[in-house]
Amino acid sequence: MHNRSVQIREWLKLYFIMGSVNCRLSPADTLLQAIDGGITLFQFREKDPGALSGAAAIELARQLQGICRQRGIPFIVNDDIGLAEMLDADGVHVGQEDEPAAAIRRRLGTGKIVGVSAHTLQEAEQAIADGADYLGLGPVYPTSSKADARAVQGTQVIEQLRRSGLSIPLVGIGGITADNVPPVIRAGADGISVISAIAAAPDVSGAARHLLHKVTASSQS
Ligand code: 3NM
Repeated sequence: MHNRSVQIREWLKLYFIMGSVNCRLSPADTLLQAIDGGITLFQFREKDPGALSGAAAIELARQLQGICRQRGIPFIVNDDIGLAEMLDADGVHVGQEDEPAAAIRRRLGTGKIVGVSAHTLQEAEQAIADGADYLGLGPVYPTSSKADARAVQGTQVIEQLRRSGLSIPLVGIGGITADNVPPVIRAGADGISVISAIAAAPDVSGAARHLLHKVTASSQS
């Protein structure tokens, strides 16, 4: 269990989330360049207006999973537990509106990664009790990548969680860019999760490389 959380903390350093609507290049090229830049974990999130559905979404998921497998990057599916099962994905990430993490854990077994979005200390405690491997806390900063994002909360929930002694691996999410990484890590996050700072960057691999450097430098300071 200890090694598992050490490994998950490593994977959370630069957690890239993406779907076809977020990309400037093709999804495959975006992912390949992001991996070249050093992302440590990938989440397939095919959501929001304009997203693919049905067979086209599954085909894209398979293509991106293939790239992740080839390059040794774990592949997480957003929300869709059935898709994660069908693809034998490495894990799932769910929000508060989805199936409770305890039920998902029962469905997928202990071998898979289960991540949960939490916005309060209470939601974090519940997710931990339910067997979540890691938490995503946000939005830390304003974001335009999630239509139904909650109110911006800064780093205060991350700080509160760490102050209360919760050691679960966690990432900050929402509006994170190279310029605002340090407060997120200093608040106690193990890493950052981003969509647009990588997917919409003019130089995808360069953006990922710069973000990873910021995370590493902030962890050491
Ligand atoms: N979840 P960007 S914010 C997918 O607050 C997602 O839980 C959030 O995109 C949350 O890095 C968000 O472009 C969007 O701001 C993150």
